[in-house]
Amino acid sequence: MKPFALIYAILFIAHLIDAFPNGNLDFSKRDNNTIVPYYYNQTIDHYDKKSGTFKQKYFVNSAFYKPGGPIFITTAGETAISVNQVKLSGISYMASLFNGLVISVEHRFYGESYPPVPDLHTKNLKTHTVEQALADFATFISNPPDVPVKIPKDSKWIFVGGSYAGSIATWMRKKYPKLVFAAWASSAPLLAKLDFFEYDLEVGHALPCHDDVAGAIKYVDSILLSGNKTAIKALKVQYGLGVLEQDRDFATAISFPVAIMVQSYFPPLSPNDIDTIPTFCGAFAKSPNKSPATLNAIYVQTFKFFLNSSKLTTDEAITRFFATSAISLAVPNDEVTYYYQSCTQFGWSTTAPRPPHQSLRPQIVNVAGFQALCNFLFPGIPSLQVKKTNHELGGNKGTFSRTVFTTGGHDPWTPLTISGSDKHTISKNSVFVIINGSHTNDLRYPSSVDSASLTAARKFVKDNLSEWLKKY
Ligand SMILES: *[C@@H]1O[C@H](CO)[C@@H](O)[C@H](O)[C@H]1NC(C)=O
Ligand SMILES: *[C@@H]1O[C@H](CO)[C@@H](O)[C@H](O)[C@H]1NC(C)=O
Ligand SMILES: *[C@@H]1O[C@H](CO)[C@@H](O)[C@H](O)[C@H]1NC(C)=O
Ligand SMILES: *[C@@H]1O[C@H](CO)[C@@H](O)[C@H](O)[C@H]1NC(C)=O
Ligand SMILES: *[C@@H]1O[C@H](CO)[C@@H](O)[C@H](O)[C@H]1NC(C)=O
Ligand SMILES: CC(=O)N[C@H]1CO[C@H](CO)[C@@H](O)[C@@H]1O
Repeated sequence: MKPFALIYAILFIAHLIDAFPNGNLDFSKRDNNTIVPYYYNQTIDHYDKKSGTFKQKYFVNSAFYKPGGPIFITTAGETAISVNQVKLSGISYMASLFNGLVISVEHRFYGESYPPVPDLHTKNLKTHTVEQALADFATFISNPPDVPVKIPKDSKWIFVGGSYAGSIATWMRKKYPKLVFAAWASSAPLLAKLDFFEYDLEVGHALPCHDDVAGAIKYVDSILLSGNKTAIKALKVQYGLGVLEQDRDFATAISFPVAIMVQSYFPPLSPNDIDTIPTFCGAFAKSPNKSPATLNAIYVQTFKFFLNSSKLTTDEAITRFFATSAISLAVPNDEVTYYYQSCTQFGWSTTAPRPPHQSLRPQIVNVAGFQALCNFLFPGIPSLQVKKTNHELGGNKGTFSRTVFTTGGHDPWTPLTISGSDKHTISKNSVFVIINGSHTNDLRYPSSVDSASLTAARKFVKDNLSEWLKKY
């Protein structure tokens, strides 16, 4: 997890998609085929065709496919692709309504799809750029593999993705409109931004007990900023994190569970599941004493519950999960390669908002910490180029065509995607819908606890894709 917790939250979401609910639709009756991985010979450097190839992993689900149907292509973005993306996700559900083929192609430098590099030192990461990744997908679409299915030349490709993969979907349609017929981008952060403090503000908006958490964090700040080493050490021990030497690692660690809880909130799927946000806030509501020390003590209890339920119960596990100094540059390491993209092209550093804003994370979770981490991991790294990224990819304004944007009303990433108020700036053929929910909810397989707004959003996506497929 390291200085910006949210990386983990994104990864966590990918896992959530894996942990799809069975819901009330019995998919097994329709789809018993086994999905096996395939590997595509991908160009290492699209600006140097003699650079050789690497193996890019992909999964295909042809259970719903009928010749003439569209090809739904997706990726997991900053993590490994999974069978459930093509089999039991909101994407495969959508494909089943269109006789579509579902393909998930791994993003370069994640999962098993690393170009051949000895380690992740800066000099070996030159081809780890979003432009190269987009070119990979474009190459895949223009030269599709013929296993396990032969894809007709005139097929319509719909690029789908959630979170960073949703940004990829948007950019694929924008950059390669001849190859990509339409895009469906869920919770896509389209704007590169170094100091993404708005994330924390959104977490506060979605959390009924934000005042109590902010109070606890104020208490933490009073100690972390005091410079009193004895008191700081005692505070870390109180949180069960005495092993963490760096104050920043500690501060990031204690900011993590609340953010991930809000970002990944979904109503409980069974009576055995905890309804996380109300349960968490309930712990504060029970206490009439709102002194900083008391709020901190309650926060400590919930944090320890998180540590225990995540099996982070030994110093070794805690170090591996939270200590910057423990990050390894050995291949593969998706955490490091995501940092590289953040450090060079996107930023997306989820910092503490400064006063007078309320903050749910300690003040030392800041841009200086992010930059220190970038320099620590990647000495000599080229500086972050958010202006260039936004200029090249278009940011979250401008015109988009044949793109369905979805986002969550309680999704902390929403400030970086396009918004309803920007509707006039998106072209006639693009549509936008806000779901009463959190991050990438529409990419989950439908379930019995889906809100009316989520169900309506799925229909919205389906109807608009269907209209475009008929019309163009
Ligand atoms: C798929 O497998 C399930 C149990 O594993 C079985 O009940 C179902 O009939 C199978 N469906 C098909 C179409 O073979
Ligand atoms: C991919 O490259 C390998 C050699 O690395 C070769 O054996 C294989 O035939 C190639 N596959 C395709 C589909 O071109
Ligand atoms: C530092 O904190 C410790 C433990 O809370 C306390 O006993 C001590 O008085 C503090 N030192 C100073 C200089 O404030
Ligand atoms: C820690 O988690 C285990 C299950 O992983 C549970 O049995 C145990 O009661 C938990 N301990 C505390 C103190 O919550
Ligand atoms: C949004 O969903 C929550 C349940 O997750 C519900 O309590 C709330 O009333 C809904 N809000 C709207 C505006 O529908
Ligand atoms: C056919 C269809 O359902 N179209 C929908 C696409 O999205 C717009 C919003 O921009 C809806 O109003 C349409 O109903």
